[in-house]
Amino acid sequence: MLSGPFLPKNWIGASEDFKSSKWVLVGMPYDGTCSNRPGTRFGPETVRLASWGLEDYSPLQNKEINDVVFFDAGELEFPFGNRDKTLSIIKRAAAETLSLGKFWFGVGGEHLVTYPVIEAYLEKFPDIAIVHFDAHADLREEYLGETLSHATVMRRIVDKIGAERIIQIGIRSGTKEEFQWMETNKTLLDDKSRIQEALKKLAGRPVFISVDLDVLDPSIMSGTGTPEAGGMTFNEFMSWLLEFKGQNIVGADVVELSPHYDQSGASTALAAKVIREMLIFFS
Ligand SMILES: [Mn+2]
Repeated sequence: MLSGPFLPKNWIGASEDFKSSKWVLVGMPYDGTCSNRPGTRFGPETVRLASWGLEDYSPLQNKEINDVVFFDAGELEFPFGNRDKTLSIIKRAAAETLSLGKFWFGVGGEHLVTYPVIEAYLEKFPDIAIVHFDAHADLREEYLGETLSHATVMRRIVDKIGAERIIQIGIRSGTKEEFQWMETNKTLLDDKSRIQEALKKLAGRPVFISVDLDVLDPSIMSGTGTPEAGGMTFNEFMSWLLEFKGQNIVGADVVELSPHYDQSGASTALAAKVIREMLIFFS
């Protein structure tokens, strides 16, 4: 068992047996650097509850969530207000998961939670590549004077892995500099016709898929901190995701669900479905 601390709750389809589970679902209810609208700390527990409104079966992939053996570890508990301690708790849990031969599936929380996870991955998978779904580039050098924030997370990751090991999909918001950087470094994949070229970047590398739910359009995903018009439908997202079939996917996360901004619960149900489809895809 991971040392936690965790609350005892379970996702639909989760295995009771940690030992035989390949994937470990870990909630990271942290929103300490959210610059716009906070609330992602409520994401993991809300989406778990919503998971019980889903079917086990994915018609799209013709598989059941029971086909993937995953363990729901619950949520990590954080000392709110202390960003650095929070990040170190996440890193330790991710490192522990990897040392036990498991793969990490994180549920945010804001996007900064991906950073300590990638730090842990780099120790086990030094050649890891990232596939980054997001409305926002997250490539700022600093934001509001902070170098570690949900607006800088991909820049900090790129500092460690280099621009040649990241593919960005769905980005439609950022500074002029961020867009110039993506253009220069060819990290933005905005056209399916270039998928083969992008897959060459992955070239047998272990792959981590990080999904900021605001990649989806605010008309279907209003429950997020920084909604950005012009996003994907669920089916568009899935068709992009399925392009990565056959890749060596060793980790993933789904972040930035802020459930209380969508009182209908539709955003949370959508987030649960995204997680279900990803877990099934990895099986
Ligand atoms: Mn975003």
